[in-house]
Amino acid sequence: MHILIIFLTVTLASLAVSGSIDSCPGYVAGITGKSATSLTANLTLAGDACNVYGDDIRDLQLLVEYQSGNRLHVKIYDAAEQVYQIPETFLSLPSGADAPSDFPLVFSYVARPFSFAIQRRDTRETIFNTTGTNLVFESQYIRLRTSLPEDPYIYGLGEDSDPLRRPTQNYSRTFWNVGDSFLPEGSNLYGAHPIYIEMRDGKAHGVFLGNSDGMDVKINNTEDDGQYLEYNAIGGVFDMYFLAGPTPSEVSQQYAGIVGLPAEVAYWTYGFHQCKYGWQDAMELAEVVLNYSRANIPLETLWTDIDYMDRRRTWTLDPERFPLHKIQELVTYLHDHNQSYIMMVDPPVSLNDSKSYDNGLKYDVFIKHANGTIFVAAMWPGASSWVDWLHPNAQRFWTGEVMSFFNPKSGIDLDGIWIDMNDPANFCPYPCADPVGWSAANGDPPAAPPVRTIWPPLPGFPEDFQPPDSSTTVELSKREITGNKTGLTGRNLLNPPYHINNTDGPLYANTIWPDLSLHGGYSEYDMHNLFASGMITATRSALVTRRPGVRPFIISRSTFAGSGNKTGHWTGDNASLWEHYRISIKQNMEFASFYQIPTVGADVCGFNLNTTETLCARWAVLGAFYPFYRNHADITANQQEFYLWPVVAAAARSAIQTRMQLMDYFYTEFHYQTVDGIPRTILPLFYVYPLDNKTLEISLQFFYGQSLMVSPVTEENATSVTFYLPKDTFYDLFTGEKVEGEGEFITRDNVSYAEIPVHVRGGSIVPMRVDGANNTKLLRELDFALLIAPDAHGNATGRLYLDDGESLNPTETSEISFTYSTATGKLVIGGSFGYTTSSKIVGATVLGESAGKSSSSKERRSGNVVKLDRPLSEAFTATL
Ligand code: MIG
Repeated sequence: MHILIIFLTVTLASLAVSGSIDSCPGYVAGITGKSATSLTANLTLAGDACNVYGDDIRDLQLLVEYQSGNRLHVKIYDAAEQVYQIPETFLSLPSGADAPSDFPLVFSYVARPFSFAIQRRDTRETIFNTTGTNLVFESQYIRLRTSLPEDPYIYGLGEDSDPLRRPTQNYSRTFWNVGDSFLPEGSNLYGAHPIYIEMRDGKAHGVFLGNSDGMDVKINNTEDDGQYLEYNAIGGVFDMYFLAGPTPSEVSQQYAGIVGLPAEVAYWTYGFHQCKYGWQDAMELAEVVLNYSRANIPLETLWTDIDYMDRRRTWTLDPERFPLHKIQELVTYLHDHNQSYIMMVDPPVSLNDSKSYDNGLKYDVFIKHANGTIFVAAMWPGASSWVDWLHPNAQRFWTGEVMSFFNPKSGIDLDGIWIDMNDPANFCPYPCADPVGWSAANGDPPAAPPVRTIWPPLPGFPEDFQPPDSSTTVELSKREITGNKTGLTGRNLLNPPYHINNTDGPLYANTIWPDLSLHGGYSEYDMHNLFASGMITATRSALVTRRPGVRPFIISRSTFAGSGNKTGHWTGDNASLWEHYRISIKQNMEFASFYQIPTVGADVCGFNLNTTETLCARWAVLGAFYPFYRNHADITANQQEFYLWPVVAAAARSAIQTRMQLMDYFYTEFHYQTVDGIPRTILPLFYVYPLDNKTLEISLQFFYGQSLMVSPVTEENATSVTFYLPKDTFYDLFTGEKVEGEGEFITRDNVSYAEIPVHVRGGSIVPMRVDGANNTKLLRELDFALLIAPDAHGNATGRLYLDDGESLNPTETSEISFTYSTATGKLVIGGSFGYTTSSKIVGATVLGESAGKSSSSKERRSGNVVKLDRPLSEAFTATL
């Protein structure tokens, strides 16, 4: 008995060793080509295969390229080029070696076992070093580890709801897009952005892994291994970019050089948006619009969720509750009142909607099983199929649906599209042999709400909106490329041996199966995280076809690296909780700054659960400083339109007024991000003060652009906020009061529900509209006043970008610069003035110059208010 146990133990132990990743032999490098800016090498398996998660791939290639834009490209891939790589039509990653000679990063390597390191040229600081852990490259698992200094400052690697600065021990970030509600902590969420930014001694660098497969990125510190970050992916290759910074803004700019600059959005999209899942019919939509106008809260855009659909089928209208003629009348009403309209589009095509399903069949665009039959599972409308975005006809099919359903004459003349469930979600569990039966048994589609017979009168709306009478209210080595990079065959796509830490469990949970075949020989396994990218691209190009020359507006739930180039994002199904109000700040910073998706916002007042008056009031004010500002709630939550509570209504009025006055500053900042990639919407404080260590963990305060620091109240029932004031000169945006920051936390008391502390950073000139307006169209007709906030030396600069606010490629633009110096008292306005506007500059306030505060609401800023009367059509100098 005893002997037997010992024997068993030994066997198990030896099994564990021979089957362990730590026994993998690594690779040996043999250089095949070298130049001043590039290197190529063969990497050959250095010993016996360990075959832990699939088979070791014996022959790899290494490619190193110093690229312009201060990025170093390191790619490790299979020599046969059969392993899946992201298709260029989805994300075209830059290749070629074209760097200047003083390249800031230096690549070095050890040949056996192969490892590499990257150092800064100037300081010799090692920012990435794989020494000590062998590279593993198997058919269903690739691993690479870098050592890091103790307790590193790592950011990025979202989407998630975890702390802004990543935990440094026992932490894992998983990339496998899922559609879970309530922003669960420690989970993978809707999108995948495999880029991290590290702050070290005031300098920033970034590392991007261009890989769309499921993966875990582990950050840990153990006695044996020290501090490290490790990539564990279930496929794909190591296509890596090291970004030299050295400022965080430059890292982001360099990242935009890889994945693309963000898409510009129309001016109107900065207005306030209202949405709700569960509005019952067209009359209820009209009622919301009317109530906003009665409450004198400027509503720019009305949204409609899936409620409009006939039994939840995309591309259809509920004929009773949302009949075409009423939606058309509503849209006409909105457009007549300078308002906009947006609707949701879900990806699945319903088997029950023969019109769109037959089109899909005709174009042969549905995702298929490996045996060639069409994949059918279930979502809201019941049995459904999904578009294969790789298929050459996918765009034609999608554009056709968009053009016909949203035809301005015969359909709905909407102004933007909201895309959801593109993680992609599937409700019918594997193997879903009977999607029709399953849907019937599980209540999909859910029963429609009853048709209402009673609703309030809706003055100003057409007759059929009115209630019935009774109612009341390098030098590369020349290699022969044999592969097509579409993915190895013979893999276990459904249950790969390495289990990523997917919060939903197996890879096929709540989504479509990873073993589905995509056009061109690809598999859903490798491209799951790119489903949304396909839908985003198709939707954007359909919108451009529909309104040629006009900037499309899309908000997508799921995203991947580079999505900001085509879409905006909202952070999904949060809840009406103070914790989620706080998390929204860090999520917005991450998307706007780290992932280059500057059009971003969270559901204001919270999506799930019932909001409260005070939470909704604070959120109305915080949301006015999100790039994308939308109130949205779930069907099971109470209504939460701002006008429903007096405190919220007052807060919203004041917040929207402030937002409108600042809108051209927001618009200008955003515009320049689309030009040079430097983040200018929501920024973490360390983007503005990278040398100040105290900023590194601040996640409840943010900058909007380089000039405004926002410090919201973040606790329930609190009327005070303690926030960090960096060592710099600041001025209160609302009172003009000058505050010299000491690099300390300070407390502001008596912050009413309509208020939010905002500080103008010394050195800035902020162009502001003189007032708010009912909508952005009217706002654009108002004049400007300049808010001049001198720095410690008495200097300030700013700029203003003007165009028609909607053209994709505007031909008439103004790029106006402002410079002021206290020493000379001169305000110099220069630049280009190609855009014609009747708006003038009618005043300038030099903050901190005069004593005494004016309490009148129009001139509430302390400072020297000077009246001007200058058109925005030529340069001028004024003495203030
Ligand atoms: O299963 O369309 O995140 O904003 O209201 C829920 C209904 C589907 C999820 C979205 C949410 C939207 C809801 N959708």
